[in-house]
Amino acid sequence: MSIKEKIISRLKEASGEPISGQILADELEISRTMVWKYLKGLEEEGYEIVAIKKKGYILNRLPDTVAAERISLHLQTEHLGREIIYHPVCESTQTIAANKARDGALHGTVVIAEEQTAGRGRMDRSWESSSGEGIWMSVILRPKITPQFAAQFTLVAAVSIARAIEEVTNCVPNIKWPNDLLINGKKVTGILTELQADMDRVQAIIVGIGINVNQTADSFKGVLEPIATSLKMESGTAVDRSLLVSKVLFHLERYSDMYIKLGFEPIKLIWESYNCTLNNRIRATTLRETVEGQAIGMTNDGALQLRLDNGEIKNIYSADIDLLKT
Ligand code: BTX
Repeated sequence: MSIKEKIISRLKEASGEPISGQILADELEISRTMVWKYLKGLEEEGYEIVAIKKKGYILNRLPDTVAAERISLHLQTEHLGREIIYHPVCESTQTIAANKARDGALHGTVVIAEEQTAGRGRMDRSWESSSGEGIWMSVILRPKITPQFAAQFTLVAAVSIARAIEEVTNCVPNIKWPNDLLINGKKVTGILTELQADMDRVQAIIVGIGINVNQTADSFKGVLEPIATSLKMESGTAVDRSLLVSKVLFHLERYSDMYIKLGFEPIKLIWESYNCTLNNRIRATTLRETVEGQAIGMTNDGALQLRLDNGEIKNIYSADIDLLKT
């Protein structure tokens, strides 16, 4: 923990009881002038700190950011998020994370931004990432697996995010295979999983996560209006983004470990409990073709099983899915 993180954590733990500058200075082994400088810095970042005469300092309000020190306050992981690279604005956390991974960034490194100016989805589609309203982050994972086991990480991430959202809000999202989380039929989360690998070994999996958190309907004017929603719009309450980030990382660590140790079976069971794809008629658009049929199951390697109208069973490994009304 940095000195800044320690000061925030100490003031937060005091739950409204004033802590004197001298106590902070003694505990952190720095001068009182340094304590004062840190407190001024925190105020400039949006922390509301009140000085009570002859008693000390109280932390009144935390700023609404996803800066490293805010996430660390809640973090319960061993590896994920122990290294956080924070940008107030960047083009795409995914691109930064991919470069960091190539440069040797550690397993669990997180790149996160308040705003992305060129957020991207699959196949170079764009991802709307407005400032201070969502979670736009990329997590570098370095599992010891061969490349054929990497694609399932999209499903592992989907399950982890669904659990975290359920824990922090009163909403239960549905997972639309493979990479969308929906609430009331509208998209609240997108996942972009990218791979760096040799023929026989995964070097890194970059899990890009976009969650619409505190947007209002005004944020989704235009083409996104009929398809996108946010947690605040669905639950009626603003959500602490840093808390949600820490929960996502917690579950992502837990379910990734589970997948590596026990295989896909237990993840598949949890996935099925959130799914809104199976038992529906769907249209799947792959790179090569568009097919329609009934989604009847998921294979043990995460492929979607489709029964076509001629009775043929087809396994789909990657596609855009439209849920069709029957
Ligand atoms: P996708 O290709 O499945 O979805 C992209 C489509 O989703 C767009 O074409 C648009 O229709 C719709 N869309 C765009 N923005 C939003 C939004 N904010 N909410 C709901 N729908 C939207 C999904 O790809 C993967 C998205 C990953 C985003 C993360 S954010 C952190 C990381 N950095 C980065 O550049 N991408 C990832």
